[in-house]
Amino acid sequence: MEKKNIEGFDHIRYQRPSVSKEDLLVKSKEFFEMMDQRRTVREFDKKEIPVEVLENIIQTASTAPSGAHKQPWTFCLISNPEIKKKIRLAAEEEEKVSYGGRMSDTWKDDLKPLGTNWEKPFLEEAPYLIVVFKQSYGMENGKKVQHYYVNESVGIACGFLIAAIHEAGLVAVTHTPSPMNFLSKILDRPSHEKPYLLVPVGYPKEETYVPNISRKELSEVLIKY
Ligand code: IYR
Repeated sequence: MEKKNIEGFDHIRYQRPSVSKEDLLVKSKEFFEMMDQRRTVREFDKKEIPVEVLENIIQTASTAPSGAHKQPWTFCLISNPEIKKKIRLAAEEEEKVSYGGRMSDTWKDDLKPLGTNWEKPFLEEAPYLIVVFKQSYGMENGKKVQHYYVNESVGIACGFLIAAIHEAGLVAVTHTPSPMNFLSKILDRPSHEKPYLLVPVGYPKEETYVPNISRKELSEVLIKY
């Protein structure tokens, strides 16, 4: 292995296969077209999925870049029906309050095209729930470890997670019941970990419908200088 020493620390040579201009165009277009097929799905088939698939997906998420490479995240993977039921009941309690008045009328109007409401059957129907926790600091051998850019790092890891779920052929919904402290209790997580995102994962139900909405054009999101 080719190495370099920089201020007392080993650096190893990193190489990627060189890609021609033509292949750059083909590969980037193909990846976009694959990702553009992703849709948020709230209706799951109960079909079983080997746990190794979820392990691979979570390992992919954990390859995300993070502040000072601290990887300030914990992924809880839930398939136990009793825990899923507890999560559903607690989430629905919060959502009832949210839809019942905590959310503004504008917010509720904005959600109308998505057809969401306080009921969250997918929290029991999806074969797996992934609950992502952000770690405000780490704990190693009883000692606090400082973490940096925690929100950014965990957000990027969630992006990788969602892409990995889609690439594997599964679907998910990024669910953020609010507040979601109940997840710390049910999953018995320590106080330096805060729930960040709840992601039910599975196969889509055989006949699934999603909102007829489209994405912004490139010209609406890109400014070239
Ligand atoms: N958390 C609620 C409401 C909700 C909010 C947004 I912003 C969405 O994009 C979708 C839903 C729920 O899950 O129903």
